[in-house]
Amino acid sequence: MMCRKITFKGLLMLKFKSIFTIKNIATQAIFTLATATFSHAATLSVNVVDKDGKPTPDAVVMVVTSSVSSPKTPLPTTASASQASMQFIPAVTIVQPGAKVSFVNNDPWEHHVRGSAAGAAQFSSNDENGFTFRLAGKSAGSAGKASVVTMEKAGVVLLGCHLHGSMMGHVVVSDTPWAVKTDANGVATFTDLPDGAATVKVWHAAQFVDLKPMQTTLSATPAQVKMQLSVTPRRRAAPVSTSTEKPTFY
Ligand SMILES: [Cu+2]
Repeated sequence: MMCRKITFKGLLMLKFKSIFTIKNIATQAIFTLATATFSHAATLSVNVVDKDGKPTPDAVVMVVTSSVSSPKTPLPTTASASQASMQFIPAVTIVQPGAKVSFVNNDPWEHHVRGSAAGAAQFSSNDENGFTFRLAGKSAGSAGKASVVTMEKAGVVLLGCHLHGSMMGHVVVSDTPWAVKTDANGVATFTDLPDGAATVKVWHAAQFVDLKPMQTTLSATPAQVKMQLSVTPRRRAAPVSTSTEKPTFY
């Protein structure tokens, strides 16, 4: 009888102990989460300007950290680089490696899209990222013809069209999860970078010679840095009208 009682008590103790342990683990987890959030809250704002000091949109700012953490909003695994009014829209698309990019022809005429490694690599004959396909023009009332390309490797892919030499676009397949395109004011903002040492890199289509990366140390205090291109990019022309008439100047 006695023995049973002790066992029952023992069981109760055990139960109490395990509840306590679970509570403890939960408290620890919350604490770890809070710590992680705290050390993951650095804000960095990067102003990209051109050679003349003017704000530069469509530059890609990439931050490399030694932390294994990743942003709350990961880079997209799917994206669209459509063709409309003789342009790739958007001009610059950022994705993560392995992403599927859909090319949709919304123009009423044919495009012969090509993709190749951008920068010096585009002159190499061993272009592993290369692709090319024709997309028939969109007929009224139906969806535009589309083709999907998987961007396997990190790097910058130059987009062009065999039929229209003026068409140019880029897909930046970023090997760091921290990559943001500059807005109309030339600003790229990161809100949840990990604290500690970081390397800031800037890419721009017109910047053929890589800019020297900037080393910085991120902390809870918001930081603002300026990075200047050594070139003045040509501004992208406003899209031509969406009339079904093909513009004559191309
Ligand atoms: Cu075209």
